[in-house]
Amino acid sequence: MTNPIFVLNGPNLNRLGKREPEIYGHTTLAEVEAMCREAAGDRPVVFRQTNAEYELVNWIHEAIDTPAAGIVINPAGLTFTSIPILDALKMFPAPIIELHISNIHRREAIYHNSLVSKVATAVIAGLGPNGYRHAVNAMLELAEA
Ligand code: DHK
Repeated sequence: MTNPIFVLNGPNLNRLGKREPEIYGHTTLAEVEAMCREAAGDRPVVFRQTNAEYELVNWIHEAIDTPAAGIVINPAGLTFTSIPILDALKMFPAPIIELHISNIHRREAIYHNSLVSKVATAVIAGLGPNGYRHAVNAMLELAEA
């Protein structure tokens, strides 16, 4: 059985393509999803976005129970504030790649301290929407099952 890669996206990422294109580009979330599925090849991808913290927590629990081969997560603004997401990710036994379209360390200070980085296997930030493709490719190498 080839366990799926979960690609989880947080608040406002449903607006990609229209949202601050000078920072996030013109690629839509649907185009990002297609990019992830192409990169994953035969490995199944569960791709979701929500503006609700509790849904991300529930999806991380789902990834634990599936089990997922790995989680690529862009928690967006929740990256810097959410203890529930951090606590949920601490329970996930497989690789976690934290993904940001922008280089959060070159932005305003509010974006500099990621809670998710405390449990992430790796962090990709600043490669634009293409970062998702790189994250999935990296996860294919990290995934064991
Ligand atoms: C996306 C967001 O929505 C911001 O809140 C983060 C992240 C940056 C990104 O670059 O993908 O700070």
